[in-house]
Order: sequence, then C-alpha cells, then structure tokens
Amino acid sequence: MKACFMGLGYIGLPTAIIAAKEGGVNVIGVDINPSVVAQTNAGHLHIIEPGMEEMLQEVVRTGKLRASTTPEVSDAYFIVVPTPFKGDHQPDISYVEAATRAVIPLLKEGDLYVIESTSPVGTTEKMKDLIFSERPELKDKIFIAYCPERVLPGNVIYELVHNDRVIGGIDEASTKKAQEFYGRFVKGTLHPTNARTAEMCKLTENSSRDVQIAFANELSLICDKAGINVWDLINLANKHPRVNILQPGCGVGGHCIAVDPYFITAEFPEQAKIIAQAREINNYKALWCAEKVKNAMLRFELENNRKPVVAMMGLAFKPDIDDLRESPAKQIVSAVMQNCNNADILVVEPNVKSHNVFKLTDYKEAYEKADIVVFLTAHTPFKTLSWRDDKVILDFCGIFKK
Ligand code: SAJ
Repeated sequence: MKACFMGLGYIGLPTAIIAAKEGGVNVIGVDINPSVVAQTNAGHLHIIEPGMEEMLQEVVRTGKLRASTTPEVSDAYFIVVPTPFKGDHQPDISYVEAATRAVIPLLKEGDLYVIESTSPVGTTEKMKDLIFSERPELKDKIFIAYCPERVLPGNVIYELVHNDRVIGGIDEASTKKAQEFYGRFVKGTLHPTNARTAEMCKLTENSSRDVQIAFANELSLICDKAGINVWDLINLANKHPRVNILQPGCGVGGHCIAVDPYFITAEFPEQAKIIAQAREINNYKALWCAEKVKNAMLRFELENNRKPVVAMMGLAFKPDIDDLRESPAKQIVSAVMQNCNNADILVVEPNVKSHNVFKLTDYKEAYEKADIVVFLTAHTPFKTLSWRDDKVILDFCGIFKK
C-alpha cells in the first residue's frame, strides 16, 4: 500500500508518520514548500509536537516515508491542506481544490481519495464532481471519503492512534474502503457516516467547544460586574450532576476552535445564531482583558505618581505549549504595549527561548519586579508562585482563582 499525503502541516505530517510507522504504509509526503520537504527528508520536524521527531527520523531512515514537492502514483491520496478564510470569514477551499487537481491525473481504478482538511459542508461532493469531470472513466471505480482529525496539539501521537474517528464516504463502498485504511493504525472506533455529516461533525465539535468556552467567558464578565469569584462559582455549579462548565480565559486561540465555527456561520447565517454569538464573546474577551490592564496601569500611575512595571505572563494560546499561533494572550500583550506610554512591560513565556518581537523575561524575575502582574496563559510554572498582596494581580486564566 502506497499513500500520498498532500500537505505536511500540523495534521498531515503526523498522520503520514504514524501511517508509515504503525500502518505499514509506504508514504510519500507532499508539500509545496521546498524547505518543509528538505527538512522532512533530513528527519527534522518543522512543526512543534513532542516525541514526533524521533518517529520521523525512524520512518525516514527505514525508507517508509519520503517527502517531495510533487505527488506520485499511489493507492490512496489524502488531502490535508489548510482551509483559510477569504474576505469576511468566508472559507477558502482553493488549497483543497489545488491539491485535488494535482492528484487527478494520477488516479487509477480502485484508488482511495480522502479529504481530512476541515471543510465547509459539501466540499467532498464538490471535489467528487471535479474529479469525475476531469476523469469521467473513473466514475464508480474509485473511492471518495471525508475523514476529519480530532487530535489535540501536544498529544498528537497518542490521539492519532486512540481517538475514535468519523468516516463519511460518498457511498457505502467508499466509507468501507476508508475504514480499511484507517484501521491500519487507528485503535479507536471508526464510525461510518456520509460525507456531509462527517464534514459537519468536525465543525460541530469545535463550535461546541467554542460555545461552551463563550459561556464561561460570559460568566466571567457577569461575575466581574457582580463582585463574584467566577472560579468559585463554576466550581460550585459543576457540583450539579448534569452541569459541566468550562473555564474562562483571556479569549480563544489556536487554528481550530477560533476558526472552524465561521465555516458554519458563513454558510448558515440565518440559523447559526449561538455559534456566531459565541465567536463574538470569545473575541471580545481578549479586548476586555486588554482594557482591564490599561485601566489598572492608569490607576497605578495616578495613585503612585510613577509608571508601573507590568509583567505579562504567557504568550502561548493555551497552557504548557510553545505555540503562539492566533493567541489572544499575544494579542493582549501587543495591545497593551502599543498603549503603554513607556511603562516597563516584562513579557514572559517560559515555553519559548526567544521571540523576534518580544524580549522575554524569566517568570520569577518578572513576578518579583512587577507592580502589576497579568496572568494570560495558565502555564504550570506560574502555579508555583505565591499570591502577593503588595502587587496588583489580574488573573484572567485562574492561576490563583482569586
Ligand atoms: N480554552 C478556554 N477555556 C477552556 C478550554 C480551552 O479558554 O476551558 C481556550 C484555550 O486556552 C485555547 C482555546 O480555548 O485558547 C482552544 O484550546 P483547546 O484546548 O480547547 O483546543 P485546541 O484548539 O488545541 O484543539 C481543538 C480540539 N477540539 C476540541 O476539543 C473539540 C481538538 O480535539 C481538535 O482536533 C483541534 O481543535 C482541531 O485541530 O480542530
């Protein structure tokens, strides 16, 4: 079995590696970026994922995985490219289409074609029509399916193998064929459905989490006004056997949860009211946090006749990772720095050695020096610090839960 993975990013590359290592598949990994191809062939992991580089080195050494800028004739093709936005949060499937066009000339009878990229509902059917318009002789002779991933960045090696997956073919034979392939390395259950449901399922999962986080963030805004500790409140409400509220934070970041809901709102604006509102609340929370910091700085200056030293604790989009993509913490730090009037801002991110924009300070040193401490990301080391009454502490991510 030879498989061609179109896209060697945060999902494509780990899936290609695991398919090669655990699935006994000969993999050709394709990326349009020659540097990604060169690094992959050299056994160097260009993404951030603990434990993955060793696995890459093994599959490159044993010849099970090779990277290239062009696809090759295979038995199965996987489209794992980004689906960004164009204009006003309208999903752009042009990369999916370009990757599909690149493999169309290589397809032969009996092949499997799978889209993994997060995609608007109907994308798999669109690509099916594109394939058959170019290669009408393959109609009913190849297998086409949609199979989204659901791995959590930072825990990809485990989750790629153990998570259940949803597999939706354009017909039952396609679903079965895709199940057979994923069964080579997935130990979780492979749930069969149709392509449209599988597409919507991926969008639903991330929208569901976004809505739940928005609920927690909304509670934090209400509690701030009402003089109630939101952490205590949620803890107590969660003692109810059927209540399970998530944690508020400084916004929602990353490339998935803050993005995927727009794939639904763009297509179903009349129906997707809660989903759209959740996006607004989670975006607003970051602006609200930045305003809180600016107000605290102003108050400090008025009361002390000098500018404060401010420690901004955390840049990553979530705890204990070094991934700063689409991070609300980073957005808040930038907003505060733009408005700081020369106040001394110490930026802390213990998971990153250096940054091209921010000069980083050790977390203990920053905590010691600062008049105002702003907790943005709940990194574990921050939890070793003790509460200080002599500082203004803005705890947006529940380090002290005060
Ligand atoms: N967050 C909160 N409060 C919480 C939980 C999370 O504010 O109680 C924030 C985080 O700080 C972060 C954001 O939400 O800024 C997203 O983090 P996350 O851990 O919820 O999710 P991601 O983006 O790392 O991964 C998600 C996962 N989806 C779900 O949990 C439904 C993952 O399983 C998906 O594979 C991934 O998106 C993806 O690739 O789609």
